[in-house]
Amino acid sequence: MSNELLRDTEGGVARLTMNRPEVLNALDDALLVALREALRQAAEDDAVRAVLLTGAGRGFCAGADLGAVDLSQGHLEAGQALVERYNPLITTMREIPKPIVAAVNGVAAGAGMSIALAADIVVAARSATFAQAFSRIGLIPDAGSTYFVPRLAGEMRARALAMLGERISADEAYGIGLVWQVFDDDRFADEAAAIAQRLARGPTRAYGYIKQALNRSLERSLSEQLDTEASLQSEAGRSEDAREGVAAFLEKRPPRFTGR
Ligand code: LHQ
Repeated sequence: MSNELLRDTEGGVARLTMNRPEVLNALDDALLVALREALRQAAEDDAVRAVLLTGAGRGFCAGADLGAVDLSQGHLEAGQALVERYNPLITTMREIPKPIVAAVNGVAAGAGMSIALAADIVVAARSATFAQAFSRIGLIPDAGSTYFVPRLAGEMRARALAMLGERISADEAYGIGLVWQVFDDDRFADEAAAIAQRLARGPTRAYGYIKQALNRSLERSLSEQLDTEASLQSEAGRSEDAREGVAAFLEKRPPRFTGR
């Protein structure tokens, strides 16, 4: 297993820690492959009910490892890397039926910001920063950023962030809807873990259906979305957790969800 990605599972949470701190966890092939593989395994493993994605050291992820890009042909072959590595990772993050919390501990730049935004819930340490750094090196936002940023923050902010490439603080990211919550640095790790642990004790199948319902909701009409909800709710209603949730409500006690 690659040392570039640290993995441990505890209490139903698979914690994935990008571990190239000397380059702020910039992404090389090995790390991209390990990330996708770990997510697939998390999806398969019944003991895993939530994923917590974070970075070692002072960065979350500085995007593509610029030290590893191949310029020998006289140009940057970025499209191929996207098709082969980045896009499948982003798709996997969206499609695995388990919730992913991105715990943005430090800078999230370029494709590192895209990866954070592909998570279901993004939380950040107060000292973390975000940058659509791409245009600073003559590229365009990729790995989903042109999809996620306008949807989360709005069109004008997406254009300005993409073109100016400025670094914004965690509080600014929170203010424009890119982040769910910001925690003071000394509490951040515990608070992020607590959110993941709470999700790991939740109705896992419902979370998977929530992902499906929301992944494409902004592209669908109301009537299509109503149909989607009816069909997914019908599945959710058949889960053991829905039976338990309703029974617990009626019995005035906390539910004991098992993820089934
Ligand atoms: C890095 C990186 C990095 C290597 C910091 N690579 N070493 C592109 C191409 C191909 C295929 C697909 O997709 C893409 C998409 C992309 O992601 S393009 C965007 C790539 N990322 C960037 O352009 C960000 C580059 N990094 C920065 O602008 C700064 O490092 C940030 C703003 C992230 C952090 O700044 P500082 O906090 O001042 O840290 P630093 O710059 O001193 O970095 C610390 C070390 O990490 C440093 O190494 P050194 O040996 O000098 O200590 C950097 O060279 C290294 N590093 N990012 N992406």
